Amino acid sequence: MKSKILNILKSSHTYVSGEDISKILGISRAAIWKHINQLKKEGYIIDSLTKSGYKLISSPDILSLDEINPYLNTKFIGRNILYFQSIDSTNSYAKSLSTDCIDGLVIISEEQTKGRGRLGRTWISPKGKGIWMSIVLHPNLPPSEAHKLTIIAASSIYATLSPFNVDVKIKWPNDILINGKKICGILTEMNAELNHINYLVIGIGINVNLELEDFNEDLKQIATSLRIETGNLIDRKKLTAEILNNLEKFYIDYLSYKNIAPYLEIVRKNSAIIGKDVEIIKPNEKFIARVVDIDEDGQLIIDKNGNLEKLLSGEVSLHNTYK
Ligand code: BTX
Repeated sequence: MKSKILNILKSSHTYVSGEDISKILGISRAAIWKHINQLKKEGYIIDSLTKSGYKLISSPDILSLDEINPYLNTKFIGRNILYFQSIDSTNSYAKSLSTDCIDGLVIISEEQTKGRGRLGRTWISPKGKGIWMSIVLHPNLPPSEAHKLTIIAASSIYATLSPFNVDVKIKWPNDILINGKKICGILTEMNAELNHINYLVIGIGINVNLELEDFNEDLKQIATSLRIETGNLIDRKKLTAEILNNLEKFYIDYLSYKNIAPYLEIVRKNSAIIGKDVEIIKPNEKFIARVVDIDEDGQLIIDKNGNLEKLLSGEVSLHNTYK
């Protein structure tokens, strides 16, 4: 009901009377007043005049369904959004859902207190400055194909960020860099049986309006934000919708044709690491190798002392590739 009232206010440039809203929605004026107060608490500035009714003056910079919806053109991704002011981790929340959770459900939080990266690392997620979200999907794929959805996600983020006229690069398997610094990380996790994915969680963290002081000293060297790189405050709502729009387009295409090649091409063409020497960190060894290519399954091909080796995304971490 609150969303319906908001929609009425958004579609009118002038005051709408309580009586009109009450007629349209079939609820009492007291109920309308309660919802209006709730909207004000959420940060909507609504003017109310005794004789004229209510007028929406401005909407807050928040990532609720009401705010993202006008920019969404998806069929199912983002049509259901669970929106939090604060949460430990949107991926942890998504992973705790039951196996029949909604396909395309998106969990978004304004801040994460225990945002997670890969291999137990931390992802800093300050309030109201980034996009911290997890997308729940039910692809009919074996678990061995799950890593391809990280490639789909990275491609869709690349497609969303490149119109900003910045130097966007993809660092296999799960980072997006701008001007050599990390702006986005992807954490793909799954709830699966041996041969079947129950559901998959694509966690996306994007530094949108963070400023330098939002990063600790270590991160200042390796991380950046869209605001820092463009000099502009960025509209998080539009950006969130655009990522979901691109992600759905690529995801549906991939599932229809089971062809990862176009997305691998995006990752290869805009790779931050192909042709470079990187430090490879495995659980039990560390070494420097030259990155040669990414193969047709999305595995990294490296040249280790003249021998070609393939690496699966889950098992490695790459360092010293930023500069
Ligand atoms: P990763 O393991 O590749 O990157 C984690 C590393 O990145 C950290 O160790 C740190 O050096 C650096 N880092 C931490 N925070 C930031 C940041 N805000 N910007 C740039 N660099 C940073 C990458 O893992 C995957 C991250 C996924 C984050 C999303 S947010 C929504 C969802 N929920 C959740 O808990 N994680 C995902």
